[in-house]
Amino acid sequence: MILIHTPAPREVAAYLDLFRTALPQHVFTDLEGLSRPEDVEYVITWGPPPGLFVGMSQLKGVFNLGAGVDRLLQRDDLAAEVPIYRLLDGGMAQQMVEYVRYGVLGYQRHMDIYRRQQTAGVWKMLPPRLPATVRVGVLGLGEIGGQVARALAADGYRVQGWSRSAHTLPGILCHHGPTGLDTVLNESDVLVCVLPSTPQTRGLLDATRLARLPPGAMVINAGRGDLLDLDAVQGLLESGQLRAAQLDVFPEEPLPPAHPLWRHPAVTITPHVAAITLRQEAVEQISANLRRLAEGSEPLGKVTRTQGY
Ligand code: NDP
Ligand code: OXD
Repeated sequence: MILIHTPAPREVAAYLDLFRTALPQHVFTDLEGLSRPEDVEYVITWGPPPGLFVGMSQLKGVFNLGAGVDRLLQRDDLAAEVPIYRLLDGGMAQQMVEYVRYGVLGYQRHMDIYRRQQTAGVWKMLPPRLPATVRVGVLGLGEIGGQVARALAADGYRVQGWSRSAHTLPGILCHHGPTGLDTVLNESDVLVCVLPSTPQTRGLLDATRLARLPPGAMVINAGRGDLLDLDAVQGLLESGQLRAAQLDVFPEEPLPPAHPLWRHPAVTITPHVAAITLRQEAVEQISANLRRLAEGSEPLGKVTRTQGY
């Protein structure tokens, strides 16, 4: 039996229909229809509530309806030997490219400054800036970050990338490991974070590292909220070291209404929508993986627990 669970019952109903059509040989259920947790072999889920996996003694795998698995890896009701599979792109990379492009293009064309000038009724032309003069650092060169870096390089920006292991991407200066990060920070007019939240990356973008960015830089965070120190961002915005921030993910979501960044004129806040899971793509990818399992082969997108992503 395969349990489908997300926080939205209507979404679960839609997934049940799609999976039942795609894989009629399997039995799918929602939580309401589940009487014996010990019958569950696989769980397809996003944001499972605490205790969901309790009693699932036959559990053989969990399919995450998203790319980031940080919260799945921090639970105490999911045995370490149960494999977790995540979505690989599934249409999210293109959405992320658009989200990041919006910020980088706005920075290059001074749109944030013009917005503030408009509020103040100021008519003042700024010197044009060409893409080749804007240095962009992309942290995370995986399924999503790799496509972001490639798209920005194709747009003509000067792109550097950073990852855990070494990468070679045409037109992109790639760095890796702890020493590579400082170079990217020192030389990024726009810093784009598309990293996963892991024990190594949590708190990575702290006040000291952010202060390395050139004066007037912009930060875009669409990875996870716990990677970036929001107080440091606020302080650097106040001092003018940072010009702008575009933030999609937060340590606490929703960002509490009283948080000062909501009202900061240099900050764009979006509600964790940079790249949302596309239902049809997710069903296709997970169904293909369930077929692989039935044939005795290894599914794609297996999370390496020791690396945290
Ligand atoms: P991947 O696992 O494919 O890529 C992760 C990248 O981060 C890899 O390049 C990896 O390096 C790098 N990385 C991991 N740990 C470190 C480290 N310690 N130091 C340097 N680099 C590191 O993930 P995806 O691209 O699919 O997704 C990335 C993240 O984006 C997700 O985990 C999620 O948090 C976030 N996300 C946010 C969304 C949103 O709407 N805001 C939507 C979808 C995803 P290496 O290549 O060497 O392995
Ligand atoms: C994801 C996300 O990780 O939506 O898929 O953040």
